[in-house]
Amino acid sequence: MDDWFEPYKIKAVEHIPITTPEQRRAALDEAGWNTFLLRSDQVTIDLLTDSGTSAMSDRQWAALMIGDEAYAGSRNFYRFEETVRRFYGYRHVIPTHQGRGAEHILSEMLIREGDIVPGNMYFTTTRLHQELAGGTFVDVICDEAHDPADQHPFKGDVNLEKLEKVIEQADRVPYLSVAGTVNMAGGQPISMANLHAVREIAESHGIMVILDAARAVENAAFIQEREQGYADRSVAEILLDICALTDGCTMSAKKDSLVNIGGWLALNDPDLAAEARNLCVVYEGLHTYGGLAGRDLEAIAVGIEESVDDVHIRTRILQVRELGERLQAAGVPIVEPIGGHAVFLDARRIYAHIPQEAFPAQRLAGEIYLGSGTRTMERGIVSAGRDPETGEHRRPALELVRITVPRRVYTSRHLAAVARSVAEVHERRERTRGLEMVFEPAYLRFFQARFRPLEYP
Ligand code: P70
Repeated sequence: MDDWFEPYKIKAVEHIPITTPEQRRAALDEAGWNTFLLRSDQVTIDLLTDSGTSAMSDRQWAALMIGDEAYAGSRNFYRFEETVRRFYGYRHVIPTHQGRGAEHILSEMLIREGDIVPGNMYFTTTRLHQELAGGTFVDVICDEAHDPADQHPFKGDVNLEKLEKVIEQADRVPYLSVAGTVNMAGGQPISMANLHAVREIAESHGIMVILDAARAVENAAFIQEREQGYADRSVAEILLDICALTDGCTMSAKKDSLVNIGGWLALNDPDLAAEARNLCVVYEGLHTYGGLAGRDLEAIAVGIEESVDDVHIRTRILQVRELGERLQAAGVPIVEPIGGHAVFLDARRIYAHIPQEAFPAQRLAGEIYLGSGTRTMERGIVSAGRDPETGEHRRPALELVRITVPRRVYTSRHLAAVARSVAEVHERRERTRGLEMVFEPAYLRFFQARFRPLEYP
């Protein structure tokens, strides 16, 4: 495992800013201790997200030049549609500007007031669209997923008894919401065996299964690595098997598909697809562009082909793992096993003295920025938001900071520097206090909330 190397060479480079501790302190105060509110010019190594931040290949850049910007029926749409069908296997494909565009259309079509949508852990935008459509998300992920130290190889698995129970107790379940690698659990995969079982339960109740495919290629790579019987199958074959167990997917192409913008909604049912195309016109744009330029659709098509290459996806996962192992070697508590797109720091253990209402993970993300100009993201109580019924904070078991690795962007030396600086933040953990929230927006508060450190007036 130590002898891997990046399967590409660098053709264009981008300058990264180097800042002083004083500049970072001023920038963070100005940003209300929210890393989403920093300017990228104030960030040295940007590990906020792997979403839309990956490097396109020379083939993708070349693809932009054959963009056909016809309003309707662009040639690039047909290439995109054919590629999604070939690699994901669904019959109908509706482009959207990004993943949440697909989630919006899907939720509006399928969910009615009072519906229950079970899934393997919530994702922020996905759950919000389910709620806005009148539904309630119910978490049916396995218990191991809530324990950062549990070594279960497939912590994205659904707890089948829980699922059965939720279905039996619900008035109506429009679909099961299954994610391939579960972001909020730490980038943890679901096994093929579990997905088969979920499919069987769904079929026995006549319920559809919808895949969140944002990082399904990474999930396929974990199945190849860990699940019996898959070592000799290609990631592309495994991806098709995953999708074949589901009735459609929402997709943020900004992740696996190696582009800066784009997504799609895929469905096998022709009537639903027709309705989705119609809603696409309302919210996204004509059903042959879905809020994207023709050139974007072409870049997605090339990106999909590159994304399922076994060497590409293997080395991507190994680069993330190497970062995690460096942190483990320095004694920093992280979510195990190390996930596909990110290393998640266990802020609950690092700042055991800071209560969850004082936002330990938000504080940790701030401290990491102060230390080295590295930008990361809170994934804890701030991200979880408030219960729409009670108005109380939701208190997730996982209080994490995500160090997310964009694809093909940073070298392992960059990541080694990040590991060293995070280890330093960890060293001085006892002298750190929490934060208070001074501004809270109504929706997806983590994006725009503002905080003040507790030790300052
Ligand atoms: C991230 C991004 C996006 C995402 C996802 C999964 C599993 C759907 C989407 C939506 C961006 C993000 C979004 C909300 C909070 C923080 C960050 N995840 N499903 O960084 O896709 O962004 O294209 O609308 O991870 O993880 P899109």
